[in-house]
Amino acid sequence: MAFEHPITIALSKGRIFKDSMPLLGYAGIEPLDDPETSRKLILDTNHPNVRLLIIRATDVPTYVQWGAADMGVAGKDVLLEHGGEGIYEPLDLRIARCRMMVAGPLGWQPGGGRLRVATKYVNSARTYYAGLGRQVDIIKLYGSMELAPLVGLSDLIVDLVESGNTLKANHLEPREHIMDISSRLIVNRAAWKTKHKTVMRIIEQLREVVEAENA
Ligand code: PRT
Ligand code: MG
Repeated sequence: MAFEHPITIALSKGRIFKDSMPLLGYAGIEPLDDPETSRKLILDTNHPNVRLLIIRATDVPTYVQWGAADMGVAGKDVLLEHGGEGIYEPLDLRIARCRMMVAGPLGWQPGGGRLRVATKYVNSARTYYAGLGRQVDIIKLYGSMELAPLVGLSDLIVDLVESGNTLKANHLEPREHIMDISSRLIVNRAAWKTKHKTVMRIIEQLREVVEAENA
């Protein structure tokens, strides 16, 4: 069945794309190219008026906020850093799941001074430590956090953990669980109104398949 309005959906390649495809497929949306092999940044789909934008995970909320994409799929970690301005978050897709954790060197014990915590997730880390009433210095990183405590840049890190293998390989251990993370469907606020019928149809189909898969 054709969609009433043209729809652009932003998502990142890798695990989010891989886990989103079966869900979008259930809603009748199938890309004509594979982003892992194609270099295209805009993928056409089996629907002439539905296209996919393939962008960096951290850029997805920005494209949706400004309406360059009507909808998107983004991790809760990324959404918390973005802040959520201009965006609705109607559905937890329950894909790309992991935990946000505090981790540190094996056997590390806090000393007297103020803790230094390296992370890409500055907002989440700040909120977490503020909630505990603990004063820490947060050091913003863009790349692998695991290195920071190994070379004395920080005492601890806040990072995402799935299997725990990355921590283990770097002689780190999880210490505190901050929150469970999964990817969310997000929708541009204007598109929510102007393309309501199509947006709701896609959301309802995704909700159906997410509920069936997690029953
Ligand atoms: O890589 P890039 O800079 O483009 O962006 P990104 O790393 O944010 O993208 P991507 O595709 O790696 O992750 C997209 C989303 O997947 C994230 O925003 C999370 O919501 C979710 N997700 C789920 C994860 C993980 N699991 C995960 N394990 N994102 C990252 N990791 C990393 C983690 O940071 C650590 O380096 O994997 C490593 C830990 O994995 P384990 O299995 O060794 O514990
Ligand atoms: Mg990555």
